[in-house]
Amino acid sequence: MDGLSTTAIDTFQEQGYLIVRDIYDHETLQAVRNSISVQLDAECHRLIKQRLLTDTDALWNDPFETRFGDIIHRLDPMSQAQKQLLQAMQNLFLTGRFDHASIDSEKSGLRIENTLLRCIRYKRLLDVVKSLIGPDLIGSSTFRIRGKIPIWEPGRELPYFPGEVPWHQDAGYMLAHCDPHLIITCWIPLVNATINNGCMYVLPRKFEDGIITHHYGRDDRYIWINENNLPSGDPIPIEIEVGDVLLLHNMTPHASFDNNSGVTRWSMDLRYGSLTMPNNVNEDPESYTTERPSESMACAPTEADFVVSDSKNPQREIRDGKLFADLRFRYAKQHVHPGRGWTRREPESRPTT
Ligand SMILES: O=C(O)CCC(=O)C(=O)O
Repeated sequence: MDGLSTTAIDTFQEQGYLIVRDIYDHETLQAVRNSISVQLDAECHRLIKQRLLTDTDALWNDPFETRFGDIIHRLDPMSQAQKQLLQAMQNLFLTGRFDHASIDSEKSGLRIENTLLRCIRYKRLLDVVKSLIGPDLIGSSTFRIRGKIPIWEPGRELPYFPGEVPWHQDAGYMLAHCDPHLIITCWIPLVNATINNGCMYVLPRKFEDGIITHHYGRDDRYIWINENNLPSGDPIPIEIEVGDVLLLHNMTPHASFDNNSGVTRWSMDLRYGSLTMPNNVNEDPESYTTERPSESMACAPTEADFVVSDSKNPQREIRDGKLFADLRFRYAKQHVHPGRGWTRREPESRPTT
């Protein structure tokens, strides 16, 4: 496969989303799963040393699919141990804002920056993305690794808690001057995604209408679109398997709901735009001040963008995991994000499908 067929490109442009099957080989994604497990081991060792977790509750030999959620459920809801472990594992996207437990040096190849960068630079994925955006790509700063916990009830008081993600357009998180730019989210399951375990839902064909009003005010910091403002039509559940990828336009409304299974729904969402989109490559994070005009800023200014593909200057491409992590960590203290003026509201109710 060298990119998308014309029919697939047309489908993406009409529907605002596209499922591409069998992009990744098993090994590339298994390496990320191993990185997650190695980090989980390190976090458990630290909690055991702090006497916040017992050796039995670390479930060392349990399968990747169930282990994290089961450990979380063995801990008291919202206890220090539960919060610490959730924050550690929801913060695997290299912001430098969480002090992760160190992993053994002999496992350094499995550090998340190495295995994740391999996924971000995976040729078959880049061929697909290039057929929509063009040959030169920025890796957008906001990529995430998410573990959606089974039957999550403790509440929404943690930032980016591991349950439902309300209806939104990704553009809603980016600055308004970026709306005309195509930024593609590649949503990549690390376990098979099903309705039962909280797969993604999309509302297709609505992205041409541009940005919809969002609100903020949830403790988990997710923004949302009120149900009465959502475009009409039936949401489509995206049940896809490990190896498949869901592509989303930055204007396509999407959401994901509760995980009612026994499996933690691990996934990654990576984002790409053209080299010409507003970005912070080579920008000093200290140049982000509250006085700076927002139109001069990167689309998501609090995390570092990076060059994925530059056909004229390939030496600018970030290919080394350590370099990748260092570049991201430079932005650890950059918190200036002027937002786009969404109104603060109490959530009306839990979103439904
Ligand atoms: O993974 C999820 O459940 C939600 C992801 C999402 O909303 C996104 O990637 O924009």
